[in-house]
Amino acid sequence: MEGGTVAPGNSAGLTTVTGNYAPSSGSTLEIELAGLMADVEHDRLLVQGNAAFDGFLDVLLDGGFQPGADQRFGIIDVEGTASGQFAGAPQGSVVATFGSVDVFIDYQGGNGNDVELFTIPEPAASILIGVVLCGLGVVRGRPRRSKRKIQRTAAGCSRSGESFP
Ligand SMILES: [Ca+2]
Repeated sequence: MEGGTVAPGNSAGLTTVTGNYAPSSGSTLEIELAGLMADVEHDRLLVQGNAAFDGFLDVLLDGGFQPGADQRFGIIDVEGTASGQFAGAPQGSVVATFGSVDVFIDYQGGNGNDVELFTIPEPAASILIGVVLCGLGVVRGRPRRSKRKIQRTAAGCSRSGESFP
């Protein structure tokens, strides 16, 4: 795959890759979320071979859907082996923020090598996790975060002694 955008389904749907899935570093995989039901309300990519993740993951909302707390979306099922990761999206990182809800990525979902998006259980836990991650030096300001989020993250980090410009 040489660049370009892969967008499973028209609005939301299932795309099956019969062989290996190895997107280039310049490509974008678009995943639309319009609800919790895979293939019907959100996109899913089924890779029947091996997956070597690269390029960008773009998570979009459709149909007025707003993710809530404690939700999971299985977006990529890998039947073979999985390796790599999307650009700027290491395990457990925030890949999108909708309103005040952060959407995280998990490459170890399903039977251990499937990709899931998830939101955390309670709004209060978001701040706690932010403080813990800041303490580990994991969280950094990202351009896609809202101003409010950056301020909250900065406040959390200042408590653990890390300064943000
Ligand atoms: Ca799997």
